Amino acid sequence: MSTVLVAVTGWEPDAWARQLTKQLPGHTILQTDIEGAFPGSVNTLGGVDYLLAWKPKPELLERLSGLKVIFSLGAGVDHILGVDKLPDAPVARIVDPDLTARMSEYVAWQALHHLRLGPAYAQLQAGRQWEELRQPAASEVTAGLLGLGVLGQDAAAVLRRIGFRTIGWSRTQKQIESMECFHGGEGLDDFLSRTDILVALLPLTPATENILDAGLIAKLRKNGPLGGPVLINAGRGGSQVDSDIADALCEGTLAGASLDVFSQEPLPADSRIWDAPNLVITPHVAAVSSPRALSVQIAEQIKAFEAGQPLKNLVDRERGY
Ligand code: NDP
Ligand code: OXD
Repeated sequence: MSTVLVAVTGWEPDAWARQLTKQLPGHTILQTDIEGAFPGSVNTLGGVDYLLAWKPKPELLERLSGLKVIFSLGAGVDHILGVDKLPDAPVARIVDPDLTARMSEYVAWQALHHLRLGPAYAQLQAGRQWEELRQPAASEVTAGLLGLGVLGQDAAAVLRRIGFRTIGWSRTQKQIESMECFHGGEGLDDFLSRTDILVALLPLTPATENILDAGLIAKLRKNGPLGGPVLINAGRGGSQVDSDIADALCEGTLAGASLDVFSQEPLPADSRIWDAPNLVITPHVAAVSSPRALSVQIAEQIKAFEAGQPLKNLVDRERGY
């Protein structure tokens, strides 16, 4: 029977270990503590077959000499691929209806918040003012999905169901029913010039690092029905330049924003972006990984792999996602 190590930093390891023990009876399940440190003898780590990781400690990875597969406990893999001396094992990521549904809920929640003038009504309520504001219909508003992967495509479908027009941008060319798709550097400016609500669901790679900057914000549609463009980022914080977004909100270049992710997490209490107007900040919770839902999938992957079947949801290390 194989040995599985749950190595998580900042997440509750017990919940994962409990679920895995149920799903993989007879396997040895080891776990780090909540800080990502391994409390047992590090000599046992050479016998680990499968690593289930969220922001694993690099010093731990170096000791996993017998590793067969690395499973990311999230959809993103930058927290693994960024590690120096990553063991030479295949990396699989999460693609799961539970996680996808959670992300689409978040995107719909934030898109509706800005469409229905949530920030303006909150201000009126704080001043005890009863005032009706003109609000456009969703069908007048174009949501532009930056990233048309598993999460981007599902969020687009949910937004269309609500009534938004949707367009999308990806690295490679796509044909998706009911939405116009743009791709590559050559398609970006056209895409941005038609976007009222930009929804970023990109992985963090060298090509997407700091992509959400002042230059990109300036290219979004200016005279749209929301009085200015809105930015929603639930991909990775490393894709955004916080100071440019704070400036754009203060100057009104952006009418609003919702940010779930930051390059430094937790976002430091003294960051000036906390005070930017018309901004919703959430602490990287757009689509949390549920141990109950996701352990089933990972256990199935392990069983299939041990039966000689191919792994699903493999990551291309070169591409970075
Ligand atoms: P996918 O790998 O399925 O999709 C990624 C999309 O991004 C693809 O459409 C891809 O293009 C596009 N892309 C990548 N690089 C570029 C580039 N340089 N230029 C243009 N497009 C690019 O990922 P998911 O949809 O499953 O997840 C997206 C990200 O969401 C994750 O990587 C993670 O960082 C983040 N996430 C955040 C969570 C949260 O709670 N905040 C929860 C879960 C995920 P192409 O289709 O051409 O390959
Ligand atoms: C993920 C995340 O990548 O939660 O799944 O950020």
